[in-house]
Amino acid sequence: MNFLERLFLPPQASTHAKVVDDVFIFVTWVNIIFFVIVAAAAIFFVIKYKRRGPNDRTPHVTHNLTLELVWSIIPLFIVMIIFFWGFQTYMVARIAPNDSFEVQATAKKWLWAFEYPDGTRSINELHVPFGRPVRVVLSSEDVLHAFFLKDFRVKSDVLPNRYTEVWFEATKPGEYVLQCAEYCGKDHSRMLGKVFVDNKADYDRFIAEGPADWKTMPPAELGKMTYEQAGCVSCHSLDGSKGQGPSWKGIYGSTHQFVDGTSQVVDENYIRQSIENPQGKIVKGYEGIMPTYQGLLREKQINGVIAYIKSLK
Ligand code: HEC
Ligand SMILES: [Cu+2]
Repeated sequence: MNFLERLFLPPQASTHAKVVDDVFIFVTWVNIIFFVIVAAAAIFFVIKYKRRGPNDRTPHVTHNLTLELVWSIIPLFIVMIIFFWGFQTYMVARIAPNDSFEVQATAKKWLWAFEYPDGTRSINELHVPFGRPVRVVLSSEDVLHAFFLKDFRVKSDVLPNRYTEVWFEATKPGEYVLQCAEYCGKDHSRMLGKVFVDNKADYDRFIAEGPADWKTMPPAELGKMTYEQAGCVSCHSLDGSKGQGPSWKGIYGSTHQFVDGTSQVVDENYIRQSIENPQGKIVKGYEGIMPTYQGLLREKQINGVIAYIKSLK
């Protein structure tokens, strides 16, 4: 990076950051140079052609062909350079390579939710493997947001009911800031995320163990998050009302009857079995419509759900 870039631009952390900056710096220099030329000429002429007395008349000049050609053709060349160079750079920054690693990102007031190829999800924390181009498919659940990774020179509007996309390939592993760059209401300025460009081992660990904040989150809270994010909420109520599935209120420790006539006390093992093999024991009065979550929820999430159900007295 040269002086001007270091002064005004964030670090270049993606493969196309440099070409984007090059066009930007070129346009900036063109602006600076032309500002100086125009301002100097204006000052020079103001002084040179100041009216110095009642008989001081400027000569009658209609035009100057050479001058007019010069100040038309040179700028024409410059804007054509900017156009073609900018267009080429835009295409590079716009079109994701075919073999990209693909992540789905959903914006909502005021967080970023990510979904990975294997179904893993995370909130406000995007993990991508290092050494591969990454394509992020964006959509919004509510208002207009913008997905902005300054170090990668990546930015796109995020709209409800329409997909937009960005792509990048990081030049080194590390942690980068994700910002929402479109005013989207009260907590817009806190709609921050992190992008982790992981080495293979770190990425595999993330997929196996989940986002870092799970480690510090109390189990019941992780359970509540899972309840909301994994869709349990659409069939299980928390207030005792009957939905498509039984309410979770106060079930821990109570005895449940099943359609096959057997019964069992709701304990940790029963909850785990209900999640992994819902058709194994079907609660009386309900149909076996619950999908299995085997392999979809991680160990920590299942423990979290158990803790959460226990807390619902
Ligand atoms: C499509 C609706 C549906 C979804 C989604 C769903 N369940 Fe269920 N669930 C049911 C039904 C219906 C039953 C009762 C029949 C049975 O036991 O299979 C049930 C039973 C259970 C039970 C046993 C409850 C009891 O009172 O004995 C547990 C625990 C449970 N579900 C956990 C979960 C968890 C955790 C999730 C989310 C990860 C979830 N369910 C998502 C429909 C659903
Ligand atoms: Cu936003």
